[in-house]
Amino acid sequence: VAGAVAQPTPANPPPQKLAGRPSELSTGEPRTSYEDVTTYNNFYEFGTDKDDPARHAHRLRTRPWTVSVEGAVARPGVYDIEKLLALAPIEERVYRMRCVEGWSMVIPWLGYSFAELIRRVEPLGSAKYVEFETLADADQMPGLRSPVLRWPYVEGLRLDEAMHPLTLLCVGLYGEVLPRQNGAPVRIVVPWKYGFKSGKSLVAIRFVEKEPLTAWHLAAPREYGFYSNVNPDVPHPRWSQATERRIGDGGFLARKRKTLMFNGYADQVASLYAGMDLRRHF
Ligand SMILES: Nc1nc2c(c(=O)[nH]1)N[C@H]1C(S)=C(S)[C@@H](COP(=O)(O)O)O[C@H]1N2
Ligand SMILES: [Mo]
Repeated sequence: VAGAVAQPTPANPPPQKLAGRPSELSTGEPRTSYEDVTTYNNFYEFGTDKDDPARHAHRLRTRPWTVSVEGAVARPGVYDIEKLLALAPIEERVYRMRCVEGWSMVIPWLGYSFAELIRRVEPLGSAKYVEFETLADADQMPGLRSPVLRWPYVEGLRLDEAMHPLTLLCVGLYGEVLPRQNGAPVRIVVPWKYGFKSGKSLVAIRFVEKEPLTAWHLAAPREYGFYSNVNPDVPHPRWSQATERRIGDGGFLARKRKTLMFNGYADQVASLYAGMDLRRHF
């Protein structure tokens, strides 16, 4: 049931509550159930099956935790997670999320606009992109044994994309601190891009001059470009991007939904790409 209180599974500690004020940026669409949001995951550091993260992420130690803010900023520094949590008021942002594999969810995230952090660290003029790096610790993350991706998991955004109010520094979901399988204790969420742009369990945020080389691009450059905006007109060699299956819609027999340009956020973000050929910059 959507909105149901989380039941602790044997593997995972009981959830901790976290409040967030409602946001104008939220969609009113029905939410994907807590159960689906926390058991159908991609987090390859814990394995490549959809249930691997929920089964193995209990091994992740989320305290103490720091995020290093580095590169072309006037105020670099190592942020303790508690300081990050207190940096700006927490909002509930209900976003549509679309995985490149062809499924989608509606998730009530908790966090604040990443721009809040960007403003405080004062990017220099040379900062054109932001690189996000996930923890890579083989003791906690059994998936690192597999060379399916180059570790650590790295993702990136152009600075103006990172500054966009929709881009969320995410610390929770469904009224609780972020479950480990969803990227505890802090991740990024970029709702108009394919899910893999939303890096989990971040340990470093780097302001850089050049377009970052991302983990998925390195693994399969023909399949994953830097931008990875949700775009029904740009096919992927293995999965259709024209339609999607909303998790919870009734399994594989359910009618598929049409995938929307920029995942339905075109009014807010299309101007970021004015004049760009999105087939070339996919
Ligand atoms: N570090 C890391 N971040 C990651 C991934 C991953 O494997 N490792 N998978 C990505 C993909 S493909 C998706 S669809 C989303 C899934 O987020 P969710 O499990 O919270 O829904 O996380 C993204 N972030
Ligand atoms: Mo994904």
